[in-house]
Formats: sequence, C-alpha cells, structure tokens
Amino acid sequence: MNIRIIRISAVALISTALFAGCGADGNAAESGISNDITGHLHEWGVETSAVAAKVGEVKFTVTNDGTIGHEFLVVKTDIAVGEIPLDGDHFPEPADGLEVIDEIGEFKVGTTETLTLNLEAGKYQLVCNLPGHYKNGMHLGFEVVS
Ligand SMILES: [Cu+2]
Repeated sequence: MNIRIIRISAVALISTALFAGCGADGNAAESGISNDITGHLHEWGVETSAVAAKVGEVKFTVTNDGTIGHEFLVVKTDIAVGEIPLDGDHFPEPADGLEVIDEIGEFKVGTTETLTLNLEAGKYQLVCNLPGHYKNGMHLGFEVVS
C-alpha cells in the first residue's frame, strides 16, 4: 500500500517536470506563423522558428545539434503534446489517434535535412521517436491553420 502511494507520487512529480519543460516551448509561439520553418534537434528537445503554419506547403529545414543521431517526424494528432502512449520506449507507427505524415529518418550529428509537406489544418507534433527520445522530451506542438 505504502509502496504504491510512493510510486504514484513519483509519477506525479515526473509529470509535473515534463509539463514544466513543455512550458519553455511557449516562447516559440511569439514567432507566429511561418511556412518556412527552421528546426533544431538535440538531447532532449525539438525547437522550431515557428510553431504554426498556414494550410499548404510547409518546408522544414532541420539541423541535428545533438551528440547522437535523431529523426524528425511530423505527426498529425489531437493527443496532447508529449502524451502519445508508448509501447516500450517509443510509440507504435501507425497507431490509433495519430498519423505520421512523413519523416526525416535518423540523420547524423551536425547535418541538416529538409522535408517539404502539404499539410492540412489541424494539430501536429514534431517529434523524434527513436527509442527513449520522445519520452525524454523530443516533442513539440505544431498547428496548421486555415
Ligand atoms: Cu532523437
């Protein structure tokens, strides 16, 4: 009984820490809407020059600023940012409630890749789904507006 309460407390603390981490992403919202997005990946986060775009062609130019390989997925989903259910150390693709629109597969430290997509209106997450990376914070909310 006591052990269970301690475990629940630990989960609550971790969740609070994650939400606090997500709050930092709010700064990007000040940059507004752009369809020409610059992004950066590192341990552990995804940052972009804007967190919203208009419906249509959106170009992501993404640099791996980390110390290990990362991938960049554009996921359309209404699931809360950072809350996609994991199966082990990553979320399954495909999975209910989300659509992986496209991705830049794992790419090397210090390199830059581009991904140009035609995006519909809706809520998205820009993520890395390599083992452990999503859980560690590599997710960013993104919105496409009409
Ligand atoms: Cu990663």
